[in-house]
Amino acid sequence: MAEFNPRALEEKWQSRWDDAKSYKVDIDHNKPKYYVLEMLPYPSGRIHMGHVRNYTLGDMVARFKRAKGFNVLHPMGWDAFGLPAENAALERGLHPAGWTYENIATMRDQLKSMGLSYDWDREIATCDPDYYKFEQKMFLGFLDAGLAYRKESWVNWDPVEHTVLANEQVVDGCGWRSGAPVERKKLSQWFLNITRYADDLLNAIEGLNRWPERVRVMQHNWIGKSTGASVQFELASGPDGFENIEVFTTRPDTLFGASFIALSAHHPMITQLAQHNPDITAFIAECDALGTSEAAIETAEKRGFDTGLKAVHPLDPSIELPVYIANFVLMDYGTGAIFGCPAHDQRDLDFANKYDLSVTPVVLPDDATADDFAITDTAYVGPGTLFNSRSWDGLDVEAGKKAAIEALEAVSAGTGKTTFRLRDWGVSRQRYWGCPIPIIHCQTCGPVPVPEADLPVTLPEDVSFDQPGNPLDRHPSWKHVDCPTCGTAAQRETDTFDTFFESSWYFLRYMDPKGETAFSREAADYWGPVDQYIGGVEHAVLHLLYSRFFTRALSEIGYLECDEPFAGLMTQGMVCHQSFKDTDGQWLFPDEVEKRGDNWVVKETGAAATAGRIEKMSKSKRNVVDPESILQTYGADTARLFMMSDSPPERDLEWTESGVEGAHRFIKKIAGLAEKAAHLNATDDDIAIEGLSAEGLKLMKLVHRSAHQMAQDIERFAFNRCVAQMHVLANGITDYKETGARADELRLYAMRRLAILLSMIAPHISEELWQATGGQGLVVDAAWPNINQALLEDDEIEVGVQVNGKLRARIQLPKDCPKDKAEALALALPEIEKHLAGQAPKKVIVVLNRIINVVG
Ligand code: ANZ
Ligand code: ZN
Repeated sequence: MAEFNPRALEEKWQSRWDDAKSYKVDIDHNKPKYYVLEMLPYPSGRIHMGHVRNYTLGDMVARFKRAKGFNVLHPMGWDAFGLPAENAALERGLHPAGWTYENIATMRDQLKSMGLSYDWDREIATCDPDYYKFEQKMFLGFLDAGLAYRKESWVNWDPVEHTVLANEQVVDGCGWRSGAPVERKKLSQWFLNITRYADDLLNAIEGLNRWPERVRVMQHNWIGKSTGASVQFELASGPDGFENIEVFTTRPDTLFGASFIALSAHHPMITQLAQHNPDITAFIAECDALGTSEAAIETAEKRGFDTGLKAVHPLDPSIELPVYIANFVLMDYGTGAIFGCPAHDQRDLDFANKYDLSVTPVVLPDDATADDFAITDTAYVGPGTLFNSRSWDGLDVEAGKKAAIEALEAVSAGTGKTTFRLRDWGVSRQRYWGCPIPIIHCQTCGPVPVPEADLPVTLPEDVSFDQPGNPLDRHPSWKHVDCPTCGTAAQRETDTFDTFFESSWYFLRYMDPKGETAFSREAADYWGPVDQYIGGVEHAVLHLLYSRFFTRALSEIGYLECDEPFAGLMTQGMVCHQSFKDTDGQWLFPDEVEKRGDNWVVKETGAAATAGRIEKMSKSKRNVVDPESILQTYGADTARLFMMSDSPPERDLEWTESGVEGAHRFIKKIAGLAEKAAHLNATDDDIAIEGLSAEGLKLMKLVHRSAHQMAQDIERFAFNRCVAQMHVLANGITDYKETGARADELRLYAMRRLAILLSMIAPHISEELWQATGGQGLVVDAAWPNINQALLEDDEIEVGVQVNGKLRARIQLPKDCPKDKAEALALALPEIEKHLAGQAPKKVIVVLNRIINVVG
């Protein structure tokens, strides 16, 4: 066999596909459409194994749907705005644009070398003004429709970097880069009104039946609908303007168990009290040090400050409750105030125990009695019967909630209420490398939208990163403009959009990437929604929710008519690898070590190395394998085949050298088949079943069954089973030993079909096989093989044989085998004879084609 050079072969086919524009696609109303999309990558520098897996998965779906006759849209582009580009500017003096576009060029070449079936004519980069100009216009449309607004809100402020930090960028109360303690600051920011659709976004989850259940649950929880009541507590003596406090509760049934009121440190009443009370000011500062992250607040020690004020119970004026400020009460949830019921809420109990407040249980578990039920360290949050609650005693929790709301309504002290955890989306970022927000601030007119004729507002190129903060803000001229309304000197908004803005609608731009509008209505109607979306589960909440919001908001302002952007979603697992350390505890790259005997050693020095856990590939642990080196050494087909072979796509996959080598051996085996085929007389004929030998018929059946099986497996993402089936089919072909012209025809026919099936996974070597066996045109254009149903019927069936209800053996029987014959064959099995121990069976029950039960 000639030396197998996958790189040369793959480049050859890639340029053929390019020349033939094999993956170019346009609207075609005569064909059903299918839109396959993988989450667009951030151009960080080079592709990693997660990309390889994600895009191979998508490619397999795209190729399959194309073969099945769909008009397939399968695009690729770049999520190109974001912080890493600014960091590169900061650390290496590169311009964010230069750095980004260079990375795009590198990664595009890498993706092209994988032989993915993208229509590259539709490529987009979100940092391109030709892309982001459309979102500036969308934003103005949102403003008109009241879907965007400006509001003061609390942010995490890094006092050293002069920037707002996302919650994830606050680590232990400090800025992730500066290490400086984070401050809370109030800033005017732009918001998108996602909460307008809270109910719809929640209810529509039900219809997303091709989404993974866990993502649906995460979306559900994120939206977080809570039903309960708002309750007014009158203050015995409050500061001016605060006669009462409104709380939100999901448990109005526990009202008679209330022992305190707690307010957020940012409750307006506390702000007022703080003006004359330095202790309160100090406590507020302590709360602020926690940052704005809910997770941090949740895990922090519960702390409170007694204001000395008393609140009156709405249903019994003789009960007075102390009013605290508490660090766990969030200002932007409910009303920023709660009543605490320690017996039935763990947080409240911890708080009550710490500050020595009363604990009165009001819900009795079904298995307890009022006399012996006590709460000490663990709150009871389960169901039960109300007690210690006057006229509500004896009601269950649900009935108690209803009774409480009625009682509150009767005295005008409360009412039923629903709240959502979902917040409006703050989109302002004090960053350079993002889409400028098209607003001009005028002293007289306030914030004025940039007139449409002046769009796009593009980023200035001459910026410097030598000082902290936002370079747009310090730029000498960029922000100075005249007010579009009154003409006086005004200033541009120097904030840019959150980069989730770009990824919330990119799938729409792909539909019509060169158009003069964001996308044409025709394109959106034809291509939408995305039929199959594939990406990492880390985007289960924000990106997917924002995109679901965008399709609704854009529909509302007339861009399209579609609620749900992604009809089907698949979230792939991670690519993992074993990690290694040297004797000094330093991480080692996998290619720095090898196994000698039972031990791992450092290749170069022979020093001992220790193998650690198999975990997600990450640069910090060095347990990464660079796709580039795999592509160079083994070729794309091997990498792709391995990616699909081991685990179902939604599970994690362990990258192993031996696995890659196994995949490579298979690719070489196909190359061998192609070489053999080249010596045969290739034809492109179908094969008649009539007159085939038993051997021939067996191969023929295998071919048909493989195509049938694989189609089913692709539809349900069992890609690993597809790979297994390819092995079975290839073995079937090499095991077929008949000779002669007709046998060769059958052999070629089987190989051509193998080529079509395998081209879903390993298109390059399949193209080679296809050409060698006389396939017409390119295999990547070939239709999915037609399947002869008659050939799918099994003529042998495996049947279990039980003795007294226990499975003891399996037997191959001809299909519909007569009962007496089946019985005789079963009783003759050695295992069955053994279990009967010479006794004649009392009875034998034969269930046709299913099971044989011997009663002894
Ligand atoms: C009294 C009560 C008694 C509560 C009880 C719970 C159990 P979800 O389900 O997440 O909506 N809460 C309300 N607003 C809050 C805020 N701004 N910050 C922190 N906690 C707040 O939770 C609703 C419950 O969380 C509410 O019901 C309230 O405590 C608290 F046995 O009211 B509950
Ligand atoms: Zn003005």
